[in-house]
Amino acid sequence: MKKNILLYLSVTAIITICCSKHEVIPDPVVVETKGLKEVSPFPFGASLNISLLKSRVLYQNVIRKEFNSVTAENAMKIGSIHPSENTYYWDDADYLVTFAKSLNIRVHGHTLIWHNSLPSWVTGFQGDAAAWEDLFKTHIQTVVTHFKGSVTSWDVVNEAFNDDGTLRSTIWSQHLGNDYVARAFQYAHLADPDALLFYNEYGHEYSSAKRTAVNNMVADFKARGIPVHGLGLQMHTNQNQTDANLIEAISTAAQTGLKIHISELDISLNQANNQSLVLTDALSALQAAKYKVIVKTFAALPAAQRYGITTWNVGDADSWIRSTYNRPDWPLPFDDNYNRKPAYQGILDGLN
Ligand code: 9MR
Repeated sequence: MKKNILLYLSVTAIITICCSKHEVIPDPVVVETKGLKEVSPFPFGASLNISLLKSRVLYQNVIRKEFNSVTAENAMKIGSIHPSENTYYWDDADYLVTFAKSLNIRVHGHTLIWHNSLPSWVTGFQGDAAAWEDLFKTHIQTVVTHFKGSVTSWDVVNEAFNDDGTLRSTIWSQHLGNDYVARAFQYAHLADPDALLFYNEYGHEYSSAKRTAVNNMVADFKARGIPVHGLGLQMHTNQNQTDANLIEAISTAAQTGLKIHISELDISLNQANNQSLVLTDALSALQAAKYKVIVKTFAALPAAQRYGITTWNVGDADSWIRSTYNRPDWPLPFDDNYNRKPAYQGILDGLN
């Protein structure tokens, strides 16, 4: 509030100095546009990188202005938060929680169980079935308990299915059996009965087999009384994905009646890995159109099912896509300097 007043006063001062009394003085209010959190009827968020959050004022400012939900991009993964069997490293995740609390915004937890980002103490763990079960349960319950009351919701299990709809063979399925996904939800629920529990997955927009597998799992969980409250659709997609597929992904997930979280949204423009690609207006327009379709489809869901939309980090330079694929790409709604891109306008158009 104080900041707005200061901004208003300084803009007014500049206008007063610059404009003669015969000129029309523009309304200074237009200088301060709203953030996504103010124009969206559901929470709008981003995943955050903790070192950027600690060090970059521009990054902090855009988060403060735009978002009312945050996810740790990496800081709550087992490899980060549970680096050795008897050591938990809370500092980075706690930093995020404290930051979110200072803004009174939501924290979504990502992710309790995944086959990726595992520390070597887990990949090399020697133990019988009971010891594995204990490792699994202890990890889930220690992390959920630590953040009880601060983290509203969890991606309990991430990416348990293959694209063909079969259960992925992972260190977890191998040592715990195929029903480990259900037990992860039960353990998390026991640790924090108030937390909303999500199953998070990618590929709903290109694999009908995966969509079906996820919905079948939800039906099975409901029949057995396994606590599950939401589905996360990562939506790491690209400008060539068809609107029909994007719409199908969201509407099929919504048929479960669960809360839907577009949990890791980004729209790559360079799936071909073209090292000399440059960002053109035409590409930006295609991207904006895809952001619009996704947001518009999501916005049309029943309010109770709209858990929110989270982009996977904030500005193009922060995206995992550049570092992972080592290629030029511009997947996010903000550019390298946190200016709003046409993609941002696509989001606004989808909300209207
Ligand atoms: O963006 C994340 C990147 O920084 C990490 O190196 C990587 C491995 O932990 O995970 C990335 O995030 C992934 C997310 O946790 C799950 N869905 C796919 C995301 C992109 O790979």
